[in-house]
Amino acid sequence: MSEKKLSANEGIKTRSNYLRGTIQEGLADQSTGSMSEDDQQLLKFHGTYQQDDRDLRNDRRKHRLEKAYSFMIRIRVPGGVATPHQWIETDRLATQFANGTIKLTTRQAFQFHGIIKSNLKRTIKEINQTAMDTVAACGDVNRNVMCNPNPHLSSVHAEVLKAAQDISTHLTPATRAYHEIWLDGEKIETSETEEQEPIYGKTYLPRKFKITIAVPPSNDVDIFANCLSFIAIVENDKLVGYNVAVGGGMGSTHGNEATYPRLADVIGFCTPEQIVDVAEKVVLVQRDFGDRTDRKHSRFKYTVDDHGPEWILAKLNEYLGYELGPVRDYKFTDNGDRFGWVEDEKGNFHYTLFVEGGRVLDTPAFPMRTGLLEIAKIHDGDFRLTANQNLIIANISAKKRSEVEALLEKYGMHHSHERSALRLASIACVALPTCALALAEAERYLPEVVTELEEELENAGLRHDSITIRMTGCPNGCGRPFISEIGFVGRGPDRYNLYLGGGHAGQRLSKLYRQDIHSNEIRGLLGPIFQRFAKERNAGEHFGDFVIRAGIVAETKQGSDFHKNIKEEALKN
Ligand code: SRM
Ligand code: SF4
Repeated sequence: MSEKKLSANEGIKTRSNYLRGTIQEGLADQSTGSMSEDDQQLLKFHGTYQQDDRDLRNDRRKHRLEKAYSFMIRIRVPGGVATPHQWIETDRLATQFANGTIKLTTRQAFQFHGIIKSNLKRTIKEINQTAMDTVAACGDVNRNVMCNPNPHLSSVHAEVLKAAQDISTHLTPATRAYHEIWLDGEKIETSETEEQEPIYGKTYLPRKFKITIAVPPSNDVDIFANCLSFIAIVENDKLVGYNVAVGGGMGSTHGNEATYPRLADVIGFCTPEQIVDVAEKVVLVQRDFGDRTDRKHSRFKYTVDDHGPEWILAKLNEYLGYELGPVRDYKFTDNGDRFGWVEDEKGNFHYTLFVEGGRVLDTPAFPMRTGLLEIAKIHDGDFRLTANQNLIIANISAKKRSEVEALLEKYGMHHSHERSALRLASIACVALPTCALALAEAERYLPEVVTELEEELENAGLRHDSITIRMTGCPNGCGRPFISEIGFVGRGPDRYNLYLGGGHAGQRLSKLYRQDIHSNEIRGLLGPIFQRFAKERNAGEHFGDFVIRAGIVAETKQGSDFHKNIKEEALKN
């Protein structure tokens, strides 16, 4: 595609013998808690990242000690569905090998933090014994495939969950390296011709790739932030197919205008039978045309922008050997979760629990982790992880409901859905102390900010208004802050960019309102805007729409206009 030099990671992948590298040798080396630079890149494909505890860095430097290295492990949970047994085992592993907490991520996955190198293999092996895995949870491949976590609502949701799982299976790397390294699988001597990755090839994708499926009117998986999305089209209670959306993504870098968040373009329609094929062919287009020279420009959103969505559609049709149909109408109303109890038509019950920052842990005042473990022990349904970092205790039979309810009460979780609408609509990425890229706090700090803003909202009489609020420790955007109505993006210790005006259904990017503010300015900046919102809003108007209409932030052009009208129309009632 270009004569520019390939990025270093391309060489690492090429030399890795299908993701083996020297990981086994590195794990055996007890002289250090870390792995070699190249193997750190390869480990991502196996679902784990080397990190160090940033809270301890200075102290350890002073004492001339190696950094406090440990590993984060990400467990894939396609569609976010886990059994009670898997929950119990996840809880056990969190205590035995990790830091005693479970992180529910913004992509419906579990994460452990704080696993030391000597426990890494055993932890991954035991995760696999629970019929979950970590392969391709990270790395330049397709990641955990998301879908709305409410399959109980109709049979359509069940079909969609199955489609998400089928795509996930189909796009899982074929290399035996994972089995050899972590599961003591038989070692296969490979050459390029002996072991093939039929979809990815030996250099995999130029960069990570993300897929999701949504069933309107809920956009709780934020389809416009994904590389590839499918929007279920339901007619007369039957799933007739999916609109196909390409080229969404959030990541950017402060001061680098060539990087930016981008909303996906809706380019066509496919039938339910075609969905796996379409997913594969979009991945192939990115494999063949994505930029492998500059990792800051290698996400699929840039491939879509560089060539244009029309070109992507034409290339996709060529790869498919048939044409996608015309885009069908759809409408999203919001991208949040529905909290509390709900009963479905079969008489089963579901409770959506608010998990602040997605962190399941015990505190003396609030032993949530123990409570959920006790529930898992008697639960006869399943657990659903949401893309908003919350948890649905799902498919509780009528005979178990009172037992679950009693446990929710015993462990102080029964009021979780009565928190303020602002808190319930909050997301915070991990950030400090584990994330190597964090410039500022997020998960540990957003709860405090929300408490302050709750007071301002209370003063304005807006306690019950759902306003999406998201904070990330850097502009990589792991909490999708660029599509929330209020977004904080870390710049440095205690400093953030403040974004306003994202769409309440995640259908519009937010705009930069104030750059590089100190955290102690947040309340003073937002309080007066809440007051104006309370007084000047139109009936039913969302905060994000209001700040644009009121001229508080300008509506600026971002991303492509292709099918922009459809995105805007999607919200109109
Ligand atoms: Fe993310 C990198 C955490 C969802 C965009 N992300 C990271 C790393 C692995 C840091 C690193 O590379 O060293 C973070 C690990 C922190 C830690 O200590 O655990 C991290 N990302 C997360 C999670 C755990 C945030 C959370 O609190 O829930 C989410 C895990 C999702 C999962 O289960 O797979 C998470 N990351 C996202 C999302 C949201 C989404 O996918 O819907 C995004 C924005 C969407 C997108 O991809 O554009 C996102 N993460 C990034 C990026 C920016 C990529 C880019 O295009 O430039 C990075 C940095 C990178 O890849 O170089 C990153
Ligand atoms: Fe880390 Fe930045 Fe992602 Fe937050 S947004 S988890 S700080 S990479």
